[in-house]
Amino acid sequence: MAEPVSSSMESQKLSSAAGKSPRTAPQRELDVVVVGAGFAGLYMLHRLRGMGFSVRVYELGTGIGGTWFWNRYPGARCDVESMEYSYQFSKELQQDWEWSERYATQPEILRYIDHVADRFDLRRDVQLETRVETATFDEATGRWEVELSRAGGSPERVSAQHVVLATGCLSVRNTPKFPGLDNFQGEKYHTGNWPHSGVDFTGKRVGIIGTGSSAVQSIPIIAEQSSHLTVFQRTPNYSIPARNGQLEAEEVKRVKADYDALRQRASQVGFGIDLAPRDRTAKEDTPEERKREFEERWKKGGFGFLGAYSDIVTDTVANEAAQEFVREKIHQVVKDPKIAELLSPKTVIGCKRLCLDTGYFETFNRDNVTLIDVSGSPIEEITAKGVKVDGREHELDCLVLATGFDAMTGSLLAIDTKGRGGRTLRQKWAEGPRSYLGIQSAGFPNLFIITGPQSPSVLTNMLPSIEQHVNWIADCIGHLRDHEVATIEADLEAEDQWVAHVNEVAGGTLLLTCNSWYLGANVPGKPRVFMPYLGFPPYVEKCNDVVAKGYEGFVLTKQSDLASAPSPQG
Ligand code: NA7
Repeated sequence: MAEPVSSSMESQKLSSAAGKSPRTAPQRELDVVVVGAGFAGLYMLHRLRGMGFSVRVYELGTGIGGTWFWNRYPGARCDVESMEYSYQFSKELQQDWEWSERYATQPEILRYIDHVADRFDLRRDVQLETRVETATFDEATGRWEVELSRAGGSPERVSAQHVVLATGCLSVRNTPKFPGLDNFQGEKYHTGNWPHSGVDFTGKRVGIIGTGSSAVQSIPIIAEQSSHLTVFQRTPNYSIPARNGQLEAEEVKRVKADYDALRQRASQVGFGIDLAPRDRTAKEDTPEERKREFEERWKKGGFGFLGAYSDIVTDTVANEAAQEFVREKIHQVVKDPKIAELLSPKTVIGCKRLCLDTGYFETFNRDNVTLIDVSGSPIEEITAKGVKVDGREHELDCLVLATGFDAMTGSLLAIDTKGRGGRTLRQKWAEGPRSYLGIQSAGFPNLFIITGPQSPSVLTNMLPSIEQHVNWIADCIGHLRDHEVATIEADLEAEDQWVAHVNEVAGGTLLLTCNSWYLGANVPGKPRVFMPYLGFPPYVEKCNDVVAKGYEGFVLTKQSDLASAPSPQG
């Protein structure tokens, strides 16, 4: 590990071998390579640089922001409230930044990220438009060799003691292989890669495939703009009114007067969001009392709906009561009973990520909106002129794919990562991801994942979970330096036990009953494994406990012992 220095740029020793064949020597030697410049990668850079490590962040996009850089579709906004979906590592930042709405829009979140990058002078260590192609662990040196490619530039090779994957849970787009997709002659967009210049649908016939969160947010806006909108729905989704609006100055003042109290409350509740959860099961209430409770939460809007009962995702009675309540609401809003029925989900509520909307169901009362059910009869073909279902061609000028992501593992496996013995992460995870705490995978020393599979990640407010992982990883890397440890690696047995525990917890819920992206079931051929860990907040205690017990479940190896160290893989 390089000596601590005041500036990471200074410490990025450009190797004397730079300019030679990239196969012979790395052009840059770093303490840490961070992959991805979203919320996770940027804070990781800030922490490690503050500790004196040489760090460089490699980012594929032409700008920073990760998820919030790519997802610019109409209506894109966060489903966690702004006052909570923000960093807490800097009290000054927390006090200074002014959110304008209850749920921040994508442009506002990106402005916030840009502000953070400038405020903490992060950009000088972020290299944009760079893809991390491969990462190969050298067992003799205990370092990673990382190959990079740049659009229009020559490949680059860097060496680092540690690699941190901050690649995001929803980064790799899922584009189903619809027959004829390339034949479409109109404009074609994916919500996860929206043009930066925006899209004007005025006077256009638009089709949208999908009814997940991205579609639920964009459909009301596209419907207003376009001459006609055709929605192709395979599975209806539960959605709760967001009740978005401007943040009241008084409310902001109240939160800022004691921000710590809000953060503290959120850190003690399931999902890490202050949902005003009740410690009460649905069976303790009569059907009328349940309805009243749901009604109150429906009026408030947001994910707080799920806080009505402690057993909503574990007990059928509780869940069915919530389902029924939402279905009734849909029938009250949507005038055509047949359309209302098609829009009414029959699955477990919360099984797929709950959507929050502004006027979603109301949109189906518009004359210029058509709902096409493709559940029984899948999309046959995309033709030059539109979308063919059940022998009928729906003519379109624009086609929007709101078909989601290869979630949680897609961006990790996009990199050709080779660990001990040349074994790749793709080979190891062929039957589904395996990690210890979602932070490391046995056989891949010094490779860290921020909010990886088998950590609470997407089942929590991502920002605090990102900060918790970044802090854990930064402290760990600092510990290794202070104790002259060359590598840290998850122990295979600890990993197996952790994976079994994650699966056991998920097995005790109703969340395995639908084809969600939590299970990888939205991507054909992907192993069906429940990926996030349903264990926040105890998870944080577990991570702290592991450290208190001297990195229990990890194998730490000194430089002098590297060659002779037995592999924790056995
Ligand atoms: P989601 O939630 O994965 O939604 C994708 C949608 O696309 C969903 O309705 C899918 O139907 C539909 N889809 C996917 N493939 C097909 C095919 N082949 N035919 C028809 N319809 C299809 O992605 P989002 O981008 O909306 O949201 C992702 C997350 O971002 C969200 O959960 C929030 O956390 C933010 P399906 O349900 O699979 O039948």
